Amino acid sequence: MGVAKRPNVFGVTEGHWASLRFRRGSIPVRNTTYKTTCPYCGVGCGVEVTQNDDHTSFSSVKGDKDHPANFGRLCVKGSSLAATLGREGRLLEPTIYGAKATWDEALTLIADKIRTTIENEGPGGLGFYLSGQMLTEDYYVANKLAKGFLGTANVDTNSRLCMASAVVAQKRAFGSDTVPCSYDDIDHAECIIMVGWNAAWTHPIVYQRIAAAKQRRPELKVIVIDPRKTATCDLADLHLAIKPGSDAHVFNYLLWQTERADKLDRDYINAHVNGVESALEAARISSSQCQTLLATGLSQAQLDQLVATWLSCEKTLTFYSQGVNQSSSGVDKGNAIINCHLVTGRIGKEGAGPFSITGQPNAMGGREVGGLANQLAAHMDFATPGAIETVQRFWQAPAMATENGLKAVDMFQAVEAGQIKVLWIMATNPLVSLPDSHQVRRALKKCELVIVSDCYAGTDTATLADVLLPATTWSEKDGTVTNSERCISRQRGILPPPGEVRHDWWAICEVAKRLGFQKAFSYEHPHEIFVEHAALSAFENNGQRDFNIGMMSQLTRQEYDQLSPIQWPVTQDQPYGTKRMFVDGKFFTPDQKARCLPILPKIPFISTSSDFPFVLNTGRVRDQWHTMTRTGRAPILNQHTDRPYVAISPADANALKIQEGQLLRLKSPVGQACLPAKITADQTPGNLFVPIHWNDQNTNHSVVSRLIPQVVDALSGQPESKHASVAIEPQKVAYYGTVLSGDSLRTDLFDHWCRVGSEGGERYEVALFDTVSLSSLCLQLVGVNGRGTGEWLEYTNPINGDQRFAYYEAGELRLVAYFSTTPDLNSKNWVMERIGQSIQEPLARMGVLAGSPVDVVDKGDVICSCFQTGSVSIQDAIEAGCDSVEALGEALSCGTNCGSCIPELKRFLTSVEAV
Ligand SMILES: Nc1nc2c(c(=O)[nH]1)N[C@H]1C(S)=C(S)[C@@H](COP(=O)(O)OP(=O)(O)OC[C@H]3O[C@@H](n4cnc5c(=O)[nH]c(N)nc54)[C@H](O)[C@@H]3O)O[C@H]1N2
Ligand SMILES: Nc1nc2c(c(=O)[nH]1)N[C@H]1C(S)=C(S)[C@@H](COP(=O)(O)OP(=O)(O)OC[C@H]3O[C@@H](n4cnc5c(=O)[nH]c(N)nc54)[C@H](O)[C@@H]3O)O[C@H]1N2
Ligand code: SF4
Ligand SMILES: [Mo]
Repeated sequence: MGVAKRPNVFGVTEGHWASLRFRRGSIPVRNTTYKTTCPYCGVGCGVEVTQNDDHTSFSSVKGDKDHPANFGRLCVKGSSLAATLGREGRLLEPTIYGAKATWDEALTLIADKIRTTIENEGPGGLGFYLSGQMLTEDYYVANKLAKGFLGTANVDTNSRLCMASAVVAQKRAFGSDTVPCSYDDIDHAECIIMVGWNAAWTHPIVYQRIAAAKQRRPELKVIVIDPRKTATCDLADLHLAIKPGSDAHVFNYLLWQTERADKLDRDYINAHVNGVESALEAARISSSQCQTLLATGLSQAQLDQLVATWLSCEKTLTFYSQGVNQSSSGVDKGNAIINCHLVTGRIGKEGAGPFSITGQPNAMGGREVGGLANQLAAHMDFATPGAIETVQRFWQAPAMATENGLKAVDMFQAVEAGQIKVLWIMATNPLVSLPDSHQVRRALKKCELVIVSDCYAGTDTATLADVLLPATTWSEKDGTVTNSERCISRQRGILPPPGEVRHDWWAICEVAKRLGFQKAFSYEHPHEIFVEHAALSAFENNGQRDFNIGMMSQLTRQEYDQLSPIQWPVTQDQPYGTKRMFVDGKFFTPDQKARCLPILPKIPFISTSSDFPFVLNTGRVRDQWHTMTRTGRAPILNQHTDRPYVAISPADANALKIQEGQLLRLKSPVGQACLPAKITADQTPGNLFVPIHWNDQNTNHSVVSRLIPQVVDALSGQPESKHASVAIEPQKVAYYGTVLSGDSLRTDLFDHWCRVGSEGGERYEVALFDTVSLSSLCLQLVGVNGRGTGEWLEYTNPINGDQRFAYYEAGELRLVAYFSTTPDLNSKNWVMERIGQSIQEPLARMGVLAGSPVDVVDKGDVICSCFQTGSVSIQDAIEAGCDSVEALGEALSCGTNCGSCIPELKRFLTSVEAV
């Protein structure tokens, strides 16, 4: 493939050079600054880190002002990255059946088992379960090994739980998995619709860009479609709290009304879109006779406002995320949204388009290499005529897979059925994140060889691994990621990997070599993998495939190391990358026309019933990332939401006589969980919400996936994680307790517990279901740490029976326990800060037992993580006259750094006003 010498596209900065010098081992650079990319969400923010003199840690982590995704801003997760990098809990060496092993032993065992499985069962006996948190280079070699050299397409990924429906919707409409838009469109849009997307918490930097646009241009209309009132609604001119699962009704109605108002763009349709008539017909059928009102629960006035805004704003950008994708009809919902944009020609134009926002930092990169079971490679499918041969020729592959493999849920069912004997899980924690965790557990127990590659030891999934492989993590890994707007950025390997930790791509290639594929897997640096991947994207492409970064196949190692962010495609015609797709109205279908799809809205697969009367919705909180293996380590990130909960409407709480903080038992047809109630008017009656993050390592009975059945979209295989049906029962509790300790405590003494990592120790929120002697329980708690010879102070409230215990050793406070028959909602921050301190004064010791100081005011729950501003301080400031976010920022600094807490500050302002 000939590629002309290109202009100087890939800019060089100081930081990039420094990183190069360090890695080549020449003059060590002191306190050097490097540019890299945040490893969390699909916003893909550029990060600038400064190394400490010892080269093993960072002295600062800041936003990269030059990165087009964030222009220097970071949310609190990004700015707290340094706090997650400690060695504690890292997986530092391979293990086989729990015993330390060398890499050679582990890799040889894996290769031998793969070989014998292929001999005995065929390649279908193998499964790879990968992740949108792997780098493109890791993903590429895993996909190449499985699909080209082992002969199986049983390669799936956690992106199946995340983006699979959006992928299929885009492919059906555009003939390719293409996100047409850029973040830049936000600055040009007249209307922004956010569907099933809690951007304020999940993509904070994009949200802040929208907020800034709205502040600059208050006429910008913002519409949020979400059954819950989320922090994102803070910006909304219109919040449509639809009935769960009814999005396709909303967009079909919009389509129908667009036709009725004679606002279809006939010229665009004639030139560029097929299938419009049948889509309109389906929309008419599903929208007539008040069906939309009934199905969505919206009022006519709300629908009228939506339609009027849509019709008056040519430049409308519709973001959609998991509220759309995680559904048994998620693909149809995606197409219902895309239909509206196609018939109005609102795509491929500045400020307009359907924008499927990506969740993980490299879900897009995974799709680019073809890392899903129903993809082949480089945006080619098994069904694409000639594609298998093209890829075979390029890879010189001896054993091409020829048909789709098993998608995530099917793959785990095949493992349980004994069909898959070897399962390699990399960079994902399926025991927490896949639906029906009991099934996942059964599958992993049944599997002959479970290999888990992770950066951390002791994750839920790792507890069931036969072979554990220690992987590099952010700051050590080296390669590329692609964000939501198709922007490829470098994650740079800056810190040296500790112990026996190795890159994921290296482990895969070593197994490949042991299977005899030395030549095809003899890479020495991710650069070699990347340029091969880039070359494949252009190989026999002839303009038929959207994903083409052929120009980048000529990058030298130095240019790769210095790579600045660039949006694909990167071709001879677009050497500087491509901001917007479909500008010419040409799509990747055989006749180059886009397709409208006839959508007949479906209700969620499982309806509520008298046995399971509540709809269970699940999702994210602001400061935690997925299963908390990384964010759970940073005390600062444990403050905003310190434990799992079930959010319930005041009406339902009243009807069931539920109090705030009371433990509730949730039962679904597949499992149970036990969670404290959070009563909030953000929930509509009949609907519950539980966060996804907590796992068996930091709490018990709280993994929400245990309640979700394995219901998937038939087209995409994506689970319906946003809609299960459950029953609620109050849990009988004898004592609720909070235990603060300098040491880790045994948790088996509690019926219910949640550990909250804090600065200076750990806090346990616990419950005992039956009456026990609390003083002997406390003795057991300290006894286990080899202590117990110190001094106990005890207090029992004669009126309500509350019992409190404080334990001192040589005058130093080691443990405090508060027990009560009802949930105690008071903040214990003040006492937590005193753990480990010497406290002698009787008054101060009384304060400890009281849970609050005698002479100082507790600042309350932390709302602004960056400046540690508490709820009490915020309330006081408002009462003292601060009447805006800006005034609060001036008085307390809160909200002035990453801005993630601004929606909550606004809520404080309105709630205090209302009082
Ligand atoms: N803080 C944080 N940020 C993250 C992540 C994280 O773990 N933590 N994870 C990242 C990843 S991988 C992903 S995929 C993204 C996900 O980003 P989001 O999609 O924003 O996250 P969720 O909270 O899962 O779900 C979004 C919303 O869908 C709503 N919803 C539920 N049912 C329906 C429905 O029927 N219709 C509509 N319209 N809405 C509905 C929920 O109430 C919820 O508010 O976040 C990314 N960013
Ligand atoms: N009920 C419900 N379930 C859901 C969702 C929901 O909204 N509701 N959301 C779904 C979605 S969108 C997603 S994306 C998934 C996320 O679910 P998971 O992918 O299971 O969540 P993570 O905690 O991100 O798991 C990543 C694991 O990889 C490790 N890791 C991190 N970086 C690396 C690396 O470079 N190499 C290796 N080898 N390991 C690494 C981490 O320590 C961690 O153990 O959850 C899904 N499950
Ligand atoms: S928005 Fe936050 S989590 Fe997402 S990439 Fe940017 S800094 Fe990282
Ligand atoms: Mo995701």
